[in-house]
Amino acid sequence: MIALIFFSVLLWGKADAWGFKDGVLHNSIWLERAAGVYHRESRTGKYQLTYAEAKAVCEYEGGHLATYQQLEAARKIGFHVCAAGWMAKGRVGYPIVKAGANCGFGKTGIVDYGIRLNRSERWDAYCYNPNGKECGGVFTDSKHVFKSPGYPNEYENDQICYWHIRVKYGQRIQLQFLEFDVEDDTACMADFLEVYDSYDDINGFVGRFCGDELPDDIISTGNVMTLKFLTDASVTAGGFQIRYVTMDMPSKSGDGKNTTSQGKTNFLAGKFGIM
Ligand SMILES: *[C@@H]1O[C@H](CO)[C@@H](O)[C@H](O)[C@H]1NC(C)=O
Ligand SMILES: *[C@@H]1O[C@H](CO)[C@@H](O)[C@H](O)[C@H]1NC(C)=O
Ligand SMILES: [Ca+2]
Repeated sequence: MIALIFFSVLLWGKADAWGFKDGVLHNSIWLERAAGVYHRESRTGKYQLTYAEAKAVCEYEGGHLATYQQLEAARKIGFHVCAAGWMAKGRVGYPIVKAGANCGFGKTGIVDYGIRLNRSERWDAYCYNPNGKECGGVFTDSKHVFKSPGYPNEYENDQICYWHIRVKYGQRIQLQFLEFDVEDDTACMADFLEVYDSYDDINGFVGRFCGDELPDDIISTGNVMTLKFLTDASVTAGGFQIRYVTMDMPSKSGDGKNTTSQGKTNFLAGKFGIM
């Protein structure tokens, strides 16, 4: 228990790998996928998932908990996260690429807490999703059009894609939906596109969209935005094309604080619980 507290304290002071580079905010440690592996926090924050919950989160997203070998393969191509998460078989650890004083005890490699006897401990999760690894992306251009995987063909089952948009500091992002056709379902539980006014898929939830009505434009409050597309195991549809353009922030005294969305149908204000 003392060891656990010790680890927790060390991890709590995790290196925020966030910063500005070339006028663009670089962060999003949990979105940088590598070799099909990604890091997942609970929606309620860091270190909140039991083993069973971590497993369910990955499975809900079409994958499963990553094995140690999969996490190591991802680490070898640059996957670095300073937060311990469940892996397959009840193992806990995290991948360190760059040695740092605040994270990983100054070492590189998988920081391995071993197989946990107590599966009720709460950590994050490392998921592996071989199906989703070809989709999504990180965009920093001032404008771009992106599409659901395979577009103009229908998207496939069991996909999870993240698009992360980071433009120059001081600019905002305007999303314009050009085409939109996602399996319709009353609460958009089957397939959906979620939009977040933030650098992750935890904060700044704007809306969850499905069906074939074009959502209205969405304007970010800051210079980052995240989109997440998730499809379940059956029924596909045409997919989508979305353009984003950048807008300069209104001058100081403007109303530049709120995300604008007039989404009517398919727009749900509030969070959905996937733990
Ligand atoms: C297992 O871990 C949980 C969460 O840390 C704790 O509440 C519980 O007492 C632990 N159980 C045992 C048997 O150590
Ligand atoms: C921002 O919010 C204020 C009040 O909260 C509102 O008057 C204003 O119209 C909103 N601006 C936009 C662009 O939605
Ligand atoms: Ca579906």
